[in-house]
Amino acid sequence: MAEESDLRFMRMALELSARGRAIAPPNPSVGCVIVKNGVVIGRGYTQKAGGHHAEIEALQDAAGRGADVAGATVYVTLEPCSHYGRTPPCAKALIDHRVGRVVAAMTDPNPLVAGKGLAMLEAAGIPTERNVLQKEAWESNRGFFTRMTRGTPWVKLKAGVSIDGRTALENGQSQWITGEASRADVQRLRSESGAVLTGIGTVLADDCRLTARPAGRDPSSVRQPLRVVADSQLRMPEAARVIGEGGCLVACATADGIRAAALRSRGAEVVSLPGADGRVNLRELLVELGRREVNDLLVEAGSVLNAALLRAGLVDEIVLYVSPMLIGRGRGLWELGPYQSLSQAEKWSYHSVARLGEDLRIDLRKN
Ligand code: AOF
Ligand code: ZN
Repeated sequence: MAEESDLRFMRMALELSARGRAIAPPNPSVGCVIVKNGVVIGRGYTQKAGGHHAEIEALQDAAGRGADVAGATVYVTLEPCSHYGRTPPCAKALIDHRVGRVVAAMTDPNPLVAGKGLAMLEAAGIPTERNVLQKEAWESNRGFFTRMTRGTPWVKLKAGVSIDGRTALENGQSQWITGEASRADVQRLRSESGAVLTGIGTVLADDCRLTARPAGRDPSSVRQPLRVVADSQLRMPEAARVIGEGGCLVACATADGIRAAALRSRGAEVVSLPGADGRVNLRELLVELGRREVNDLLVEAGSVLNAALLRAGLVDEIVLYVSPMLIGRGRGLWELGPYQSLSQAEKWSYHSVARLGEDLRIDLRKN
């Protein structure tokens, strides 16, 4: 059992890690706190890929304050890296600075690291501890960890619904069911996701951009998610607004070279991933996104694509923004069933429930 003070400083490091969430991908967003004689002397979190890791930021923060890190305890939400990647190994930097002890919330499942960072520290005579707030640390970078262990991104299906479970009126009107706070939260989710997936139906109906426009951030500093459109027959218009900054990947199930060339000429990428049913092979699409280092995939789609993903068991998390509005007959979240018995129903559990302005945000996980 970890000491109370270890837990306290690790919580601080976890809070810091949240700040890197929109900039760090495809890297995990890590937080680091350096403590000497019970006082925090350095803090840091992962910068954008190719920039400093959390430990280096924290070491520099301490140096900037004129603090000596020799003998200090380093709290880090992920094992310090041991490899030369886009940046040199953090374990080596910590050894060079002669820190006294390293506490890691969890080991790094990246096969390039996988325990070697902590082993390097131990070999240099620096005591280490691991698995302090491990569960929380796993949550904080679940996308990166699933990509490392499963090869595919963490899939989060998001929808805004009325309390009667509708996403739009029968005539398609859906602006706006949820309130401003919910919509702002969706912008945050997009900015933290490596990619956003939708279906061609949604693109044709809404001509959506699916870009991240988080409040209070300079738009030029926002890393745009890759927009992914499942479009079996390549019905996507060349002028679709979803083609744009951040890139657009159109996944189809046809070999129509003319349509593909037209979309490519507008800057979209087109890949053909035909499945047995003549539609896009969604499992293969996730593998393709994993290859492109997408940690977190946000699904913002209509009932057809939502159902296809759910039926294939490809959804890890459902985020519902529920508005206290009764809109009567309208469009549903997904077309599932009809089941003959409730025993066939999919069982999910509430992971968290929060009030967001007028709405509820319900986060569900697969049982
Ligand atoms: C750390 N601290 O803050 C993060 C780590 O290509 P690089 O050099 O940026 O290395 C990326 C890998 O380093 C990434 O895949 C993950 O295993 C680890 N991330 N490690 O020591 C950090 N973000
Ligand atoms: Zn590192």
